[in-house]
Formats: sequence, structure tokens, C-alpha cells
Amino acid sequence: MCSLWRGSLLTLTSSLNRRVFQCCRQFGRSYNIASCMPEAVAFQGVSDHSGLYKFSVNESDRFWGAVARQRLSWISPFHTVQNCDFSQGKIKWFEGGKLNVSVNCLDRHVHTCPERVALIWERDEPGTEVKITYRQLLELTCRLGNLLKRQGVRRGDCVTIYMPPCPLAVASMLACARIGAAHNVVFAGFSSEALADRIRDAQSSTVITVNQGVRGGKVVDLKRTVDQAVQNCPSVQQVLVAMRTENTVAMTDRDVPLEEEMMKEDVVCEPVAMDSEDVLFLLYTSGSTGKPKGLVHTQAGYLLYTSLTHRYVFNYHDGDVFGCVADIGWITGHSYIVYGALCNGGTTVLFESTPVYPNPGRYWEMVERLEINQFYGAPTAIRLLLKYGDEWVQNYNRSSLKTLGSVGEPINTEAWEWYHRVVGDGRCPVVDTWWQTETGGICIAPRPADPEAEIVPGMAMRPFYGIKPALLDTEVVTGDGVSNDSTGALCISQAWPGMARTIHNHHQRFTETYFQPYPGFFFTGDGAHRSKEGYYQIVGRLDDVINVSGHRLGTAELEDVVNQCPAVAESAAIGYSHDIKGEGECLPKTRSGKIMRRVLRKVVERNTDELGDLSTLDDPDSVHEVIRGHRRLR
Ligand code: 6R9
Repeated sequence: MCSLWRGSLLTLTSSLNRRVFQCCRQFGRSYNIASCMPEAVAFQGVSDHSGLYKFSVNESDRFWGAVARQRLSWISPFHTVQNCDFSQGKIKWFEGGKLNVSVNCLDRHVHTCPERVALIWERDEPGTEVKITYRQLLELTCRLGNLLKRQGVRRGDCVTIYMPPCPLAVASMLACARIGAAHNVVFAGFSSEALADRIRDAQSSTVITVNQGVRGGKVVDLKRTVDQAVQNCPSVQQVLVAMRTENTVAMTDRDVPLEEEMMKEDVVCEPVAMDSEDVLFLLYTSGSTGKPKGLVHTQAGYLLYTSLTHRYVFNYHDGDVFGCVADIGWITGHSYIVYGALCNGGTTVLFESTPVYPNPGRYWEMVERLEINQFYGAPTAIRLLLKYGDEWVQNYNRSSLKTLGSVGEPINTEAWEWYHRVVGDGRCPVVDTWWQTETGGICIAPRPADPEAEIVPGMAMRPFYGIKPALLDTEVVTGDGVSNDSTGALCISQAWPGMARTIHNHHQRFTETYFQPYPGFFFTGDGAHRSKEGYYQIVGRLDDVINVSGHRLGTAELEDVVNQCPAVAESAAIGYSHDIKGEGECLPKTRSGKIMRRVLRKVVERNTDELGDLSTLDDPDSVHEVIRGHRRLR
């Protein structure tokens, strides 16, 4: 356990500062505290779920307008619910409205329940979790917001965050939101090159990181990766470094010790009134061609959509503990660990470890210890754990579980059945949730909040409120996709508040990728089947995106790396089916997703006797495959 990290967090949050409350009282008075959605629409005369769905797509303005007024706290009201035109890739929601996302996620809950736990930081070593209340998280966020301002970060700037899941990462995201800066969270398993690409594209002057990460019992030098990355990023003026471990790391003039400097800051930070369509964050994701794209999400619509889906897809109720084991570096972490859960005043888990550390019972031991009510994970982990046998699950008490969620890739029937029968003891609905970085939140899911809802194993089932899917012919548009029992390109025919607004600095690429393939529709890149009953099943990507363990990899990105080898003239990366990961690719990668270039170099140089240390490779067999492939090419 790292006493420094823990100690500094506790010191930071220990004093109950009066001024925080004054600030909150002020907001509490002027804001309408969220209430639940069925009430919002009940007065429209709609009571059942299918009626509500129809209302949400047919009377989209009335539906979303009512829900936005009910669920979000506005500084000034919006005058227009939506202003969207797919032909130009124009998507605007709640224009005229002003709000602050951090106030919605923190202040209003501090006003009503300051001592409720907001975050449970499930650290790598089981049993060393740290709980942070809403009051403490607001205090951390305010101090960080003030520090960022002192460092020169202004409204409209973009701060890059390279941190594992931890309270200061969440506070960093919310601090940006509080002062009107956008954030760009980069998954802390990415290489220095990938990080540098993203910092450069976002033009960040500030990077926030930790000295080291701790995962699966191993220490990872994250600050060193940042040091390498920023060498090639002239925009970076400062790197804020939090101390996750007690080990000191080399600090330069550019580096700022985060906790130390936060301590000097005030615990009150005035939230900036943001326009609904101001940028909340960029998140880079792989496409089928070119460099990763920085998808842009904005304030009000994104927050509303994540909060609504979090509440209804998972059947989340006040007091529940929501356990999503994704990393905050992916959209799942943004939408459900952070924004959706905190907007709803939820208690949300930040999982720092791996599914098999210290053993394959880790998830379920955690479920028992933290009394998790909703568990949300990826099929790849479920498939892996299934192979270790039922005992690892049955050793632990899982009676707290109410909903089991799946995301990131198709869940095969065997994994679905095991998740349902063994993990959930046959009594918890399994919700297979289909969505993307682009959609901001869940679009197709079984909706357990509907007591009548049937759930078919392995099917994402039904569109969420406001989502109108269409299946179109993969070559040309041949119809409106209304007939059942059909397969086609999964498109969505009308706008919803959570969808991405553009690709940072590349609006044309945004319209070309998502709106031109099927004019009048948003094209998801996935194929889907709709059964006779009207239930959806996702078939997989139609484009050149490979999905390995639920992570998107562009074939172009992989080829880019391979082509850097002098001996390679041309390359083509393809996915092949893999028992656990869904799809595999042949490159030797470390467990944190880094491609081991030195291994590739040795193979190309025919120096396979001197491959060096391969212990951090995720799949050591991949090296032999590369060697075999290289021999065949010769
Ligand atoms: C949330 C997330 C998006 C791509 C998406 C699709 C695949 C996600 C799925 C699923 C089948 C599901 N995908 N959920 N495929 N069933 N329930 O994963 O976002 O990283 O952007 O990936 O993942 O292919 O297009 P992202």
C-alpha cells in the first residue's frame, strides 16, 4: 500500500470546508434536482415502455426536452431541443442552454448527500480499496481546477490525461469540465508514440499523469512513457505528476508535483457556465483508414444520454454500487464509470487490476467485498474466466448482484450462458449492450428496467429510447429497413443527444465516414441481424476495424507499424477468429497493448536467437507466428 498517495488524498479531503457547502447551497437553490424519467413523460399520457419508446422516437423533441429539463441542472434554459442535419453532419442539442457538467456530477449531490461514497478505488491489491465521498471528490476537483487555472489552462484548451483508473484521474476530468477545458484521456497502456500522436493532434499544453502505475502486481513506469512522448510534442508546457507509488521519478523543470501543488489551492472553484454544445472531451479511436480520430463529445446531450442509459439499461437505483471494470481510457469508462454514474449520484468502482490478479476469482471476490449491484465487463474476460472453471466464481457470495452487463464485442452464447447461470446464479438479467465511442452511450440493449422484457442470449435486443435503427443493404440503399428478419449495415436514422459531434479538426472525415455511406443515416460500421420478433443481433464490423479483446484496432495503424521495418514493402493486417479475444492479430504485443518493435526488428534481421526478454508479452506464441510468417515470405 502506498501511504504517500493514500495519505495525501486523505489530507486533501479531510477538512470539512464550509465554503464548499456555501457554494453548493447556492447551486442547490437554483437547480432543479434530477428526478426519474417516467415521471417526466407520464404527464404526456404515456405509461408503458413500448409506448414510451414510440413516443421517444416519434416525438423526439418533446421527449428529450422534458427529460433534459428534469434530469439536468441548468444555469440557463435551452431554447431549441435539437438542430440536426445529417447531410452536413450537423448535430446540435439544447442550444441556448448553459450548464456545468461538474456541478451536475458533484455539487448537487454534495448538497443532498455529501457523505455518500462517489468512488470506490479498487486498487491492484485486493482489500486495499479507498472510498471517496461526493464532498471529497468535489474538493479534489476544485483544488485541481484551481491548479489547472494557475498553470494557465483556459476555457477551450484541451488537457491530456494519461492515468490509470484512480480518483485523481476522475477529479482531473471533472476539473477540466469545471473550468471549461476539454479533456483527452489516453489509455495508460498506450505506447509513447500513440500518446504523442494524440497529444499533438489535441494540441495540449498540459498533460496529467502518475509517476507509476500498478497493475497485476507489476509496476509500470508511466511517467517515463510521458517523458518520451512529450519530447516530440512542442505544445506541451507542463506535466502534472501524481504519486501513485512511493518511488521517486526524475522530474524536470516542466514537471509539477500534483498533490503538493493541489494542497496550496482553494477548495472552492467557481464552475464556468458552459454552452450545451461546447466541447466536453476528445476521445481517440481507431478507424478503418488513417490515423486514430479524435471524436468530439459536447456537454449537455452527452451527459443527459449517459445518465439516462446508466439509469435504465442497468436498472440503477439510488444506493447501488456500480462496478464497471473497464478502463477510464475507453468510452465505456467515460460514460459509465464517470459521467453517467456520477450524474445519477451513484457509487462507482474504479478497477485498477486485472481479471486474474491475484487469481481468477478477483472479480467475484471484489463483488462480495464491495457488494456490487451492477457488474459491467467485456466478453473477452468472461471467456477467459469461463476456462478456469466455476469454482472461482462459486467461492464468493454474489447475492448483491442485480444486473450483469456486457460490452465491447459480440458475446457468444456459451459465454452468455455461463455469465447468466454461474456468475448471476440464473437470477440476474444479462444485458448485452451495443454502442460505440461515436454513439456516446448505449444504443441497443435489452432494457431490464422493463419488467416484461424478454432477453435472448447473445442478442443486444432492443433500441434504447430515442434510437431508431435501420438495416440497410451493404452495397446500396434499398429500403428503409423496416421489415424484420433481415441483415444489413446497422445505421441509425435520427439524431440522439449522446452522439459525437465531429472529428477534431476533420469535420469532412466525420461526414464522409458516418453520413455519406448511406445518405440520411448515421452509419455505425457494424453489421446486424434483426429477428422476426424485431430483436437485434450484432454481427460484427463491416469495415477494416479489428476488434481484439473489445479494443478497436485499425488495420491501417497496424500496417503503418509493420511498414516501418525496412524489409517490408507492403503489408496487410487481418483479424482471425480467436477463442478468447474474439479476433486475434499477429503482432507481438505486451499486456498493456504495446507492440514490441524490437522483436519484429530481430525477426526481420533473422536474429531470432536473440529475441531478449519476452516476459511482458501478452501472447508469446505471436512471436513464433511472426517468425513462421516471415519465413514463408522469404
Ligand atoms: C463501447 C465500445 C465499438 C465497436 C462497435 C462494435 C463493437 C461494442 C458490442 C459490439 C457486438 C456488442 N461492439 N459493443 N459488438 N456486441 N455488445 O466498445 O466502443 O471501443 O468504440 O467500439 O465495438 O463493433 O462498433 P468502441
